[in-house]
Amino acid sequence: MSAIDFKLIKTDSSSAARLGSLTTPHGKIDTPIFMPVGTHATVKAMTPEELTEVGAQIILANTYHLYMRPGHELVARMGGLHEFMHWQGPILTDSGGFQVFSLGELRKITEEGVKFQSHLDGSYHFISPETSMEIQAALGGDIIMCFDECPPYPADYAYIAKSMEMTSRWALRCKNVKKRADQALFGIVQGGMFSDLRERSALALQEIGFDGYALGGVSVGEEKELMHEVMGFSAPFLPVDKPRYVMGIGAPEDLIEGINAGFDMFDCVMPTRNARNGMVFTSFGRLNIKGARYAEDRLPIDPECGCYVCKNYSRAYLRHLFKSGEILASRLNTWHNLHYYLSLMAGARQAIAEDRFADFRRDFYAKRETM
Ligand code: PRF
Ligand code: ZN
Repeated sequence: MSAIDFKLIKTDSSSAARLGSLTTPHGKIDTPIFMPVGTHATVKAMTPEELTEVGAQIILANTYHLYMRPGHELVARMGGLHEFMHWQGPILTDSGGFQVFSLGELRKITEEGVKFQSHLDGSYHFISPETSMEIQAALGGDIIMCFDECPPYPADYAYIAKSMEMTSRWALRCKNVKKRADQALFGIVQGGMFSDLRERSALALQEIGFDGYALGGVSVGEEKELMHEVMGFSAPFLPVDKPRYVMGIGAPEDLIEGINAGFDMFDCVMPTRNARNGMVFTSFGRLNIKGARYAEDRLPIDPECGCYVCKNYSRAYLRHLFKSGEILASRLNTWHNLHYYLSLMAGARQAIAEDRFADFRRDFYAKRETM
């Protein structure tokens, strides 16, 4: 028995886009879905109630960061992530693999696991498939991820092949030590930009058997077109009756391409991080609220957006807040950006339901060209 239940409701006739519904122990989510990133058990600048108001259905948290601070055992003693952070909806935790590999000089990879130094105080730590599963069990997310190696880009075929084989062995170790029946475990497909390695990885993971499958190792510095190509040739290697998740993407157009390729779940820091830097997304492209041209602009960020921010605040005021370093600037920009991402997903779902995703995708690009 799986902790989650995925129902494929409909597949678009003119693309590989899928409409689905995923039931988790903390509620049901509609797919395709975007998951706001709450690395430290908080989606920066937003309360859980506000997340619900902007349309968030599931959020992501990070094993590595929460293991370092405040510690997974403390989170467990406080009742697990849901209770600790007061978010009662579904939570997905990433395994720590990707975050540890981003440490560069500070880490050493072996078959056993990864030895690394804390980015906080330089202390030494070790995370393996087994410890990652233990940490994620303590955190208590609804969906947990296998511990994988996300190789750098570019890297040669031989290195990517060896790394991918190790990720498959690690995936088996994760599956073997998974403890909680109320958590779903996703496998992570690696294999770089190579179609044959992606296929081998996907087949090896299916042999083990997971509740869902993720595409890792994309958006690691490769060109956008190549990333879209990898999503396109990798999705067909995955089972149709399980959720498919692309990790760490992306810009709005990357989500549209991911959906078009047949993926169901996405996460990225872009809407939240960029908001805090003054960059906001609109249906006609991005704009930077810092710009002098908005100094006396009475329009909302996006005249077509129905969010709380666009209903109540002008670009001129938001620019003023940002220039003054006011924390409300971060809050309002984040609010709007998450609303934009989540309503883009809602629009995509509606389009798939009505079998017009190809038109939806065409309109998405056409509108941006009018900016
Ligand atoms: N593996 C894991 N988490 C990730 C990635 C990965 O490859 C990526 C790559 N885009 C983002 N987050 N475990
Ligand atoms: Zn808005």
